[in-house]
Amino acid sequence: MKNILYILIVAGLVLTSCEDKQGTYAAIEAELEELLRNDDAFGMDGFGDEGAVSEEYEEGLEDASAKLLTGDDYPPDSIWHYRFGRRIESFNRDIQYTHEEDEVLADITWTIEGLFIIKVFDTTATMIDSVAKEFTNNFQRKIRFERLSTVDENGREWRVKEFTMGVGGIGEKVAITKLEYFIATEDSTWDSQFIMESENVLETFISREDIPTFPMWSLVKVEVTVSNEDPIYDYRSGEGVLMHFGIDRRHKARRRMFDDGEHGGDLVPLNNVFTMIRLMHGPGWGHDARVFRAFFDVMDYGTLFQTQTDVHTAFWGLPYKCVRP
Ligand SMILES: [Ca+2]
Ligand SMILES: [Ca+2]
Repeated sequence: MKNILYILIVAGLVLTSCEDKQGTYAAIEAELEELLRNDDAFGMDGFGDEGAVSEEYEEGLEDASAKLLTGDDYPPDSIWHYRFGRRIESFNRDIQYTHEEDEVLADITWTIEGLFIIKVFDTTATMIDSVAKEFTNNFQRKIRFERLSTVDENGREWRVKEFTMGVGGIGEKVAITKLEYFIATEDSTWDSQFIMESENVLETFISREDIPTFPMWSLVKVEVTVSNEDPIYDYRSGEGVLMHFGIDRRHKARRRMFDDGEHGGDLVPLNNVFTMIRLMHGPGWGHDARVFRAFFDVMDYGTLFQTQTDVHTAFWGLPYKCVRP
């Protein structure tokens, strides 16, 4: 009887210490989630387009009510004009934590459901068709937090130490294999500033100090390399690439990248390396430096030009920093 009592007491102590640990973990996780909520680098705002918009836009997005599929194809380079975009219906976030003594790894997966909306217009700007394709996709990123040696001025004990690229997509057809940023030098050559390749992309951690950083008004070149083995729709090299950037959906822009060897600083046509040159914007009034979000988005052209083809996209997201010199 005595032995049983001891066993019960010991078991009780073990359980209590487990509960303590669980309680501590829950408190840590609550603090980490608060950190993420207040961090400009990691939100998903700016990912959706609020419906169908022209290929490039800055803001002023219109309502997207969509009709049923017609089953038609609308070939590009003909009389048709397109407006398209994602309307996000729901975001769900799941976080798996791995706790260590002074570090916590958060493996975050967003599940995004929505509609990919395409509107087709003729030369008189009359809408002749519109399509809403349902999609569900995942977007994953890992973030490693570290415990501070002393509590900071906001009463926080943890901070983000490093994180991976955010990676997502719909279907297996297209992928992003490389991202590289360059800055123009004074003698008009391009200096590589940042490079990330797809091999082990979710195991390659970037510290906050190492995100792409650009002085305001600097000339920046971006190159995105994609793969699309067997394009569904035979047009150009089979896919298009867009860059979305900004702070949130009211302050964002979407720009087309080029693989024609002619525009946007692209050197070689149809080699799956898409290029864009931009004059870097400022950090905003009242800021000397600020972090913004960028998403790179590749889609197989069947997504856009065939009403009955599913959505095939892949995207990468990585914050960048703009500094006032
Ligand atoms: Ca291609
Ligand atoms: Ca190219």
